Amino acid sequence: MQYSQEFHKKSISLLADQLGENGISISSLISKISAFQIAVPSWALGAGGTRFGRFSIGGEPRNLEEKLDDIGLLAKLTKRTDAVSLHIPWDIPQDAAAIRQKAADLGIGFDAMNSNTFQDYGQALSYKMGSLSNANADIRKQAVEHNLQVIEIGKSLGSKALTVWLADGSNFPGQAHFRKALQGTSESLQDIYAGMPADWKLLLEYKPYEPNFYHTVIPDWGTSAMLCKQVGDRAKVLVDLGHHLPNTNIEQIVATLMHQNMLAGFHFNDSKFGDDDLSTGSIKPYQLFLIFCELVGGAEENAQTWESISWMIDASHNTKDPIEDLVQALEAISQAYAKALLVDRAKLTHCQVEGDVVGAQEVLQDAFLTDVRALVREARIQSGGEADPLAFYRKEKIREKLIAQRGKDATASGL
Ligand code: LRH
Ligand code: MN
Repeated sequence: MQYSQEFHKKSISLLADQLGENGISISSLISKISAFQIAVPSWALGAGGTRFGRFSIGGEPRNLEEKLDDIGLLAKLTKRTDAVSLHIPWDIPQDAAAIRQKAADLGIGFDAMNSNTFQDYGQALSYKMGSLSNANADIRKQAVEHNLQVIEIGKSLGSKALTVWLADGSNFPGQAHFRKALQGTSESLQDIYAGMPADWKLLLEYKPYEPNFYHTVIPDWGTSAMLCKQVGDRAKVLVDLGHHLPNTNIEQIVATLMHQNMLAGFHFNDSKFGDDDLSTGSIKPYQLFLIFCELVGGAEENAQTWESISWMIDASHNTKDPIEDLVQALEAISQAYAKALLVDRAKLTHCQVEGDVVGAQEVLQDAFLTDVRALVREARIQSGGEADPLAFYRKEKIREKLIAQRGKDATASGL
């Protein structure tokens, strides 16, 4: 829908009147939406592809510096991201101080560092049969050392968190010893945690399957939470929206983790079937809204502080321009948050206490069906961002300029 300043002003004043009637000040919403920044993964700036092939976009970043340039552009256009999440060894900085300065000049910092013990990239011992859970103690030790190296790189860039996702598991019954694999993982994570600075946090990501298809050592939130409690109180559970079996109630998982102050943060994306890594909010926008309802409620009711939660996108692009996809994802996340802020929580609580099931649904859907696009746009404009980043990106022919500068094919992403 084409944006016009006149239409925008009308929609904002209409929304302000509507919200004013419910005692909601539009300026408090705008400041909350403006303050809500989401980190972008370094590996989402190129065409990810699947095992069936990869179709390059052209103009993709060829190195870490160009990845930072693209995230700097996203930050400038949307004002919704202020940090990058790096993946090691895909993003090893040649000169950490120079990379840190370049990022600072672009107004971005370094969110959680991601270790990688799910590929072989020339290390001495293979991770084919697992890493932190491997039956071979030398391989577990090598994987621990890799994570400690990732922490050292993170410290040199100013990051304060380590994300661990393990592909570890098995494809056939009998292949793995479930309990020994868990014990090995727990001991390895304790060694990594012991090597983490006191002001760092460990985000432990779970995933039910892929690349292993019979069992995964950390398949669900419960196993991740159990391991985190064995490791330390700065270790918490990372929720990747794509890492759930079909029809899982993810908003309930979020509430359960906040109830224990065990929610580390998110890898935002969307999916229809498996870990499809599609654009956030493109398939199940109501689920994303319900997740933000639990987040806003959990913070307001002091289950867990908003500041303690990390916000990152984790997506992979095969048919969209990565920068356009990330603009859409940042917009969808901001809209879900804005709609969740509109929920009349007192009225919802009253319905829950009175058993007014219909009333409760009306409260939620009244917020979800409120058009907040003008609100999110106003917050972006007030933050100095583009009123319509996608239209600007296309009008300025930025992809064409990137192709002219970087060429049609080269890509530096590890996936
Ligand atoms: C695993 C995962 C993990 C990353 C990888 C790129 O599916 O979600 O967060 O390391 O994608
Ligand atoms: Mn992820």
